[in-house]
Amino acid sequence: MEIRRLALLVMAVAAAVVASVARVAAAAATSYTVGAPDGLWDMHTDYGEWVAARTFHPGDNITFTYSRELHDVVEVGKAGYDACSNANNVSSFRSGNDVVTLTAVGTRYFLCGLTGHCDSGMKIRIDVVDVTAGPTAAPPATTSTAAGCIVAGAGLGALVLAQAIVASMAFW
Ligand SMILES: [Cu+2]
Repeated sequence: MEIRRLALLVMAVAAAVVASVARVAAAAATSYTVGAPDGLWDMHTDYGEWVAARTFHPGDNITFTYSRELHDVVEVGKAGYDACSNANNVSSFRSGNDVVTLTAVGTRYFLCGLTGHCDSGMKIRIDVVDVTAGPTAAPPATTSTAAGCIVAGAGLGALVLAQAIVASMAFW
């Protein structure tokens, strides 16, 4: 029974390691659908509120989902955002399912270019902050992805081994 107890302990530790590494990996890049789950890219969603509830990091991406007959997406600078003007747009999209990768730290501004929509609140400001900043701070930067993979691999190996031991003891 000693071995069985040890095996269970090893299995629990291994599972915890795998879970924590998976969480770090997941934090590395997150995909967001703008406005979801309560809204989308539309005239009803409060984007200030939506943004405030989330933290965006480099590598994350945001998807604007909407009917292309009703809206579009224009990336603008701060002046354009403040004035609801797409005169000097950075880029524009109109597929109805536009994925934008937040490549670097900084602020990105988007609005709907259809007349009156931005003035009705259809604009969003995304602050992209460093991974070490914000409430969901990741572990120190010294933990490289490669090290994480090795740890995850070792954890998974131990988990499989421990499960095999426990399974074999079921026949005792
Ligand atoms: Cu619109």
